[in-house]
Amino acid sequence: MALARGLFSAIIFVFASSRSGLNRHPNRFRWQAAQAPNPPHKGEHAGDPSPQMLFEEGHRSFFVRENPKGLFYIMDMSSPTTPEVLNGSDILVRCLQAEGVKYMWGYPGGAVLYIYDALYKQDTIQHVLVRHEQAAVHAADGYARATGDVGVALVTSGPGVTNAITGIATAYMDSIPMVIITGQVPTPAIGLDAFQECDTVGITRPIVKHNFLVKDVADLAVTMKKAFHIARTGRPGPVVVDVPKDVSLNKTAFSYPETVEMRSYNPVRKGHGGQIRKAVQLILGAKRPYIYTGGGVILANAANELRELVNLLGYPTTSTLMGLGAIAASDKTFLGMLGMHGTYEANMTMQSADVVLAVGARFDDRVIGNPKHFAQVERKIIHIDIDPSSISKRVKVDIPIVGDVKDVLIELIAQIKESTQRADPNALATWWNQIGEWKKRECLKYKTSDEVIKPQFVVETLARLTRGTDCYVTSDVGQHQMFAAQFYPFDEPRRWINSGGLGTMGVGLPYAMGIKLAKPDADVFCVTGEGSIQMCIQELSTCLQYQTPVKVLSLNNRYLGMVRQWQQLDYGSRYSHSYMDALPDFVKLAEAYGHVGMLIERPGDVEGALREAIKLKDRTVFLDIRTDPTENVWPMVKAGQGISEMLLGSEDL
Ligand SMILES: Cc1cc2nc3c(=O)[nH]c(=O)nc-3n(C[C@H](O)[C@H](O)[C@H](O)COP(=O)(O)OP(=O)(O)OC[C@H]3O[C@@H](n4cnc5c(N)ncnc54)[C@H](O)[C@@H]3O)c2cc1C
Ligand SMILES: Cc1ncc(C[n+]2csc(CCOP(=O)(O)OP(=O)(O)O)c2C)c(N)n1
Ligand SMILES: [Mg+2]
Repeated sequence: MALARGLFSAIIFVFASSRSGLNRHPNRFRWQAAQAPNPPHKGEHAGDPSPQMLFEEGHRSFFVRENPKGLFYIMDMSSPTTPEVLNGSDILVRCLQAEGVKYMWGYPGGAVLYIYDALYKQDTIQHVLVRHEQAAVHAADGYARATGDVGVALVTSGPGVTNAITGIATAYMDSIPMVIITGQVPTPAIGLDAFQECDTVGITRPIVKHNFLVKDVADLAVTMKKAFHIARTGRPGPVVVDVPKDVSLNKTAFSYPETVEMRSYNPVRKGHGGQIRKAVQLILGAKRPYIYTGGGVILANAANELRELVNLLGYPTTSTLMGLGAIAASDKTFLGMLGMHGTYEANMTMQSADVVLAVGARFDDRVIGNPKHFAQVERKIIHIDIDPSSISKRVKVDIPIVGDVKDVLIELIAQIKESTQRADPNALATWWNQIGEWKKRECLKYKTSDEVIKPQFVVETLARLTRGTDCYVTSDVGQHQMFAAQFYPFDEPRRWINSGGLGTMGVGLPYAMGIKLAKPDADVFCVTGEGSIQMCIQELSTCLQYQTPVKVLSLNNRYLGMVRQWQQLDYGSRYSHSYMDALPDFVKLAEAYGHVGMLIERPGDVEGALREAIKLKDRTVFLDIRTDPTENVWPMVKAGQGISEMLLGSEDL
């Protein structure tokens, strides 16, 4: 007791000097370094399981804790608003509430039971119990892609984490803001091969923007603040917060910081004025300009700024798979998606342009094809990207502009408006004429049929029936994904939700389910294949429990179609293990899960079935659509080829 009082006097001394400042500070309840003459005993409050003590004197109370280096910290908890003493799980929930989290997806287990207990006691955050942790992360990721908010998932230690890995890597590759809370074995058990222990921080390190292992409950709130800040700022990405079970139980005074500062993390938003000036000169001096846009425009919520720039310049535009919708597909400047399955005109324009303005697009290998072929043409490249590591990674960039797309475009537009320089109208007219010639190839034309359902026809019909409505389209990975990207004209950002970077089969249904929760009035369609859908089909159960009715359009070609296409083109038509035999009866399966199943085998039935499915607003409908098993995705740039070396159809084989 005497020791404790001695410590208290020391604390008061340190504290008194900063007290008035603290009182005015919005983050009044903060840990302050303090000096203690003697290590304290556990005081009167030794019942508290955390290595911290609460000292009270009169109306004043202080929390004291010691870090492993023997340094002491104090927190004043005195009136007027004494912070609550909460356990780690309640703190976690408070942090999520403070971040405005409305939904989270997860799956319980021993290491997170205190957290689940805390969730039970509140009703502002809706937790969705998925059927597999991979789907929890995908659903939260889909939610993030559609809303722009941070997606949140919660999984237990060990197998919970390893099941979540595919979801985390998927989000990482497409720069999606997420916070994934993972349970961990109690801190004393870490490293002892404890039950359901895995090195979460080690396993996830290469697939996260950042990760944390919280060893002390006193660090939990600030860690959560950092996690959300890191996930949503700069180049967004998933952040893992690993919470050992004892940390979720231990108590501390809760205060959520309003701001957070990290010396080593300060993403640049504003582009360099001088670089933007140089870019303006190049853009306005171009004879064959091209605006190449990507996922960064969507992530930056900069579609309006991009559209303003395009209106101002009237230059041809294209988009990557990840940027579709930022420029309206119906915009007259839009040449379609570019890349491996891009349009003829989009790729030819890329290869022939003299100035390329890359906006939030990272020159992926699926976009530029063989880099040597790409480099054969002299062109100047301006690249706007928030992540300096994206710049000159695959192609040499002439004018890098590091910054947020929105901020940079605002400045770029302003400088273009101020400039006395004008684009050369004659050169532009010649350029548009050339592009018009390329368009005449009508590269997306396909052979229609009255006998067999063409996958392109299904997507076109969906597009026709949903034109102008509030709807979202997710996809899985394969031919159906490319057909959806090519044949569904996305006119708005965040309406096309798919996995581009990792190309993860199985995302489509959880994505749809995540979006439907956030957008209950919208229609959500999942365009999938019979291979992909089986990778997360168990989520049909989640859709029923949480009443998130989605429409699954399974383009069932009985093949792992994209694999079959490559085997046809590059492996002498040896279809090694790409044929799907013994498929389930998807109609019965859908019904078994409590949904509506439809089998569609003839082209004439496609529209009627889709109309009926859309009418069943409150039901999940699974449409098993038997499509042409031999159909291929054209155009195609084969691996190792240049982007202008496209195959436009089977006649080119
Ligand atoms: C089967 C299959 C086929 C595919 N075929 C094609 C194809 O034909 N064509 C195609 O385009 N893709 C295709 N892809 C997708 C491809 O793999 C890549 O995912 C995609 O090309 C990358 O798109 P992106 O360049 O827009 O980059 P993203 O992955 O969307 O990256 C965004 C970029 O913007 C930056 N950024 C993020 N936020 C901001 C901000 N606020 N301000 C500034 N910059 C920001 C990031 O740093 C990053 O460099 C295919 C995928 C699959 C699975
Ligand atoms: C998890 C995962 N495993 C393997 C692959 C490789 N892969 C890409 S497309 C594809 C076939 C997809 O088949 P299906 O879902 O039926 O779509 P289809 O191509 O027939 O339209 C495969 C196996 C992948 N992208 N993801
Ligand atoms: Mg298939």
